[in-house]
Amino acid sequence: MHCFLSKYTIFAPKNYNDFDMEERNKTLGEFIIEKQEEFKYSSGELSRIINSIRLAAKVVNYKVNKAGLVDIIGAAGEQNIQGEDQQKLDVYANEVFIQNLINREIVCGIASEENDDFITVQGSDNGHNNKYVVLMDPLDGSSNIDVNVSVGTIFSVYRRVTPIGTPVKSEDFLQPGVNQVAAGYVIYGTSTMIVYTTGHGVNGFTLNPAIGTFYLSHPNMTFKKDGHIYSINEGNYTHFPQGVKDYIKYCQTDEEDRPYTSRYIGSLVSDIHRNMIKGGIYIYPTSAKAPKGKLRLLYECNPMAFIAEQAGGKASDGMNRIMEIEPTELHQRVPFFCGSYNMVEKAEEFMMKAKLSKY
Ligand code: P6P
Repeated sequence: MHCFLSKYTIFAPKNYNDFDMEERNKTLGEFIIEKQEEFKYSSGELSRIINSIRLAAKVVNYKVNKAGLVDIIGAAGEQNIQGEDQQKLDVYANEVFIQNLINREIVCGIASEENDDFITVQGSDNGHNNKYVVLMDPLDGSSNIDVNVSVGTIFSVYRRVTPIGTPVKSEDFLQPGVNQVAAGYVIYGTSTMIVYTTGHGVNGFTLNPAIGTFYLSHPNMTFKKDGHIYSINEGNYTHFPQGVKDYIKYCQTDEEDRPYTSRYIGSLVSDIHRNMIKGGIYIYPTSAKAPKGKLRLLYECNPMAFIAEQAGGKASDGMNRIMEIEPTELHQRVPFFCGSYNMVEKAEEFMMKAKLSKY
């Protein structure tokens, strides 16, 4: 009997839902190709950067998930049972992302939380003909790995501002966040996701580890204008600025839609990812321990701010829009208020009120 197959013939696997998800949701690769024309003046390099991050994320994901087997792989800095030197995972993640970007000859420079200075990347022709730089925190919150809490990679992409063909300079990296052409994060959690923007909204892709493919699982992610979750390390309360103390008390007051819920994982990517899905605000203010704040402007705050604004949220240092701050140092720190638009605005009101009350 002739067997007639068409693209409409569906081979229902054991678990139809799995097949349904894969059939229904395009892959990250398909999405990148489909959105190619949205990348301003891109000759495909930007797509290749996202693809490179996708591959590196899968490699790091495998290692992060294995990290719990300390007896097998040995704690960081020791030898594992195979006698191999066990690298700290953030050092490992740093090398994986850097190598992936260099091997593909798609960037002219890289800056990382793990490297004191930026890296100049030469092509195989010893040229400097690529036009993008990438800044990243390769494994943010890595101290949480020992207690099996989600961690993340954060990345930010700019076009270089110095002449193509010359070695990159610091000004290629010290650009305000409004110049970003792409930004995103990988969250290594109960599932591994890549969430990113190129200035046309925010989309989330979930890894199917069985086949190593990211599928579009969260199209057009948006921050609710209002939320009921506030994320801050209240252990530092006594050292917070008065405006932050006043905002925390506002969140805790039993009136209107309050008290809010306090949720703080201690992993920036996880806290902001949850708040983007449920609505909420993340605050890392100045304190005695962190007089300029703890988070880094260039490869933590700016990329998360780009994501937040593209998702309809807001990101400031408590007074000023994060993405308009003119950077002066590669690893500079800033206070960070990020999340649902109206919650960030309310926190800024308390900061301004406290500032004016001093005069
Ligand atoms: P604290 C992790 O070290 C990190 O950079 C962010 O991911 C996290 O939100 C914050 O610091 C936690 O800092 O001082 O509250 O432990």
